[in-house]
Amino acid sequence: MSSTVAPTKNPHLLAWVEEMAKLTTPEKVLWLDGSGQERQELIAQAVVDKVLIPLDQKKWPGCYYHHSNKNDVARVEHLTIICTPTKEEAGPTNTWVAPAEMYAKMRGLFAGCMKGRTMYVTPYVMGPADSPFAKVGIELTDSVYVALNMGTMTRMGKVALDRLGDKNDFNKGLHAVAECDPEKRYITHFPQDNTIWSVGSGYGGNALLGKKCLALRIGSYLAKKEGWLAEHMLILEAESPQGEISYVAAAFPSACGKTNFAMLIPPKEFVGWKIRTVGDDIAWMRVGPDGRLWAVNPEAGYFGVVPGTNTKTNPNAMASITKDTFFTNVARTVDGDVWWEGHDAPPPETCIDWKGDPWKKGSADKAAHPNSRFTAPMANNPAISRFASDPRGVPISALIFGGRRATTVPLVLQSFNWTHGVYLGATMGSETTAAATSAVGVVRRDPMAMLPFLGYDAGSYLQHWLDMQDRIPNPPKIFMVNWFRKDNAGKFVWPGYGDNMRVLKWILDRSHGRTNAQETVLGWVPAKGDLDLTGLDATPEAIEQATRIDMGEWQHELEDVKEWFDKIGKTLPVQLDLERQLLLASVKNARTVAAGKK
Ligand code: GTP
Ligand code: SPV
Ligand code: MN
Repeated sequence: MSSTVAPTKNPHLLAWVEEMAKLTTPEKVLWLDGSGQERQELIAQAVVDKVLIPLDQKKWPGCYYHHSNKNDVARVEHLTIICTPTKEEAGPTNTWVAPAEMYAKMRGLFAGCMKGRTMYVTPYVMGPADSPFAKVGIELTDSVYVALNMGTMTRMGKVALDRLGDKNDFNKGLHAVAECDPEKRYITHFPQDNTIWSVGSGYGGNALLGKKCLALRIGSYLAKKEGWLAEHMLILEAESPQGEISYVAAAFPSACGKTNFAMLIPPKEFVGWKIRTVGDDIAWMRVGPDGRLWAVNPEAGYFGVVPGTNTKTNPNAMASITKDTFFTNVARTVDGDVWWEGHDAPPPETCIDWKGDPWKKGSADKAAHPNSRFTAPMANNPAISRFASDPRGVPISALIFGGRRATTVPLVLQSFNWTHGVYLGATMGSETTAAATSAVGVVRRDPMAMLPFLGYDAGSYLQHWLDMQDRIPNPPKIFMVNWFRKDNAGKFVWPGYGDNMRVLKWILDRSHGRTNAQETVLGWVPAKGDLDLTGLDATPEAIEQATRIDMGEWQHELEDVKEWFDKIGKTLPVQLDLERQLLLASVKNARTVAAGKK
């Protein structure tokens, strides 16, 4: 049960909470213990306060609806700030402000901002509580929605205080939606102080501080220091018909298919194959005693993209959201149902759109926001791996990088070696999506899908990836995939979703050293007949388009990467530009040879 009396004697924690309360002057400080009863009470209060709208509890037991502020529906990358002691440490891809200056500015914004309101003290653990990987954070927030979502997304409450004990080793997170004013919105990180201050947004990655702020930005900073990897990766378990179990981790940028891949259901021709989910967004990976790379999912829930989710594309996600789920910014009906673009059901005649306005079938506007989300406990997933909360994590056989590219990048490519694999991740391009504010559909370089989540300098991060080779005696193989190639009419050529199993099977076979591949100048690809396409609903032309390597496109790609490398600047590892030059020379040579044959 929540309590205004602190359920801890930890002097560091007590002093810090007192200091933050003095700054923000809440009427009440409420410590959360994470119990089921407490959750019910917080939900009841949130309903009274109109923060949550109950859905039809017969159809949607334990499910609630939340409209975020219209101006606050996605991550704000331009307002996300890394306050390392020097600008060089934050690097050229991050917005940097000197710590003293940012603290002063943030103090001004936080001063008195919780007046008349409650400050929820939300202790949480990222990672299974009994895992050596686990990290404790405390989020102080003025938002009951954030506190409740943290309850789903993390191991929240007493478990965290127990793990922390009397230590000072916790992430200090201060969050306030305050006036939700875009002009007074900043998501700031002080890695050297293990501190996150976020103000002016109540949305997802801006406000649930355990997720992108701690598990990735602060996490990546710690990982570099301590010799491990904190990555924007799903983790999936694949069991073959013979009972062989393997794990892969895959980095796709925001809204580029991680949740879907992690919950994949194989096509019916893949008799006996089972895919289970370990994690859908974040992986913390360390070298295990056996020399392999072991991964844990630091989260306890899914904060997933809703539009496009249906019983054909992602049945496990549909099952995961049938109970105890928060829906944010989808469309709702007056009788307590929900709908979104890409739902199985046809649009309702009328509904209330994500903005809270009346919406009619056939309207040109979307009813659900393209970045509308569900928050569901991972225990709801019928295909959860029994190792999802294993304190040791799971051993990774393959790492996969994949962007959203209408052209150039083939369906699948295996790197020649670790350095080439790091090159593929480092130069990954992807079209931007609705997961962040700003233009959608623009190709940008997104190294390891971490561009918005790096807690330090990009070049040093890539150096850290190269350095990991020496630390991993038994490394995973590295692959690049692209589910999003389009034809001239703008239609996806690869069916995707469950059919991605066909690519995954090749990746697993390659990782275990048992299938063929064709060497190209860009990497290894499946030779004709290597991909199992039995029963696939796609024309041979579509497959050819999905897997094509066009040397002209690649010459352009490799030349274009130069600009990205120039941006990274002097900390770019020299191997990566040599790799680029080698590939470019090979591609040019291949074009000359091909021209000579004509
Ligand atoms: P974040 O939670 O933002 O990190 O996103 P994510 O990487 O988990 O992406 P998610 O799986 O939610 O997918 C995002 C969008 O891509 C959804 O609209 C999906 O329907 C769509 N999508 C996922 N997989 C595929 C695929 O294989 N092919 C196609 N065409 N679309 C896909
Ligand atoms: C992403 O944008 O990559 C997400 C959603 O997973 S958020 O939690 O908002 O970062
Ligand atoms: Mn994500």
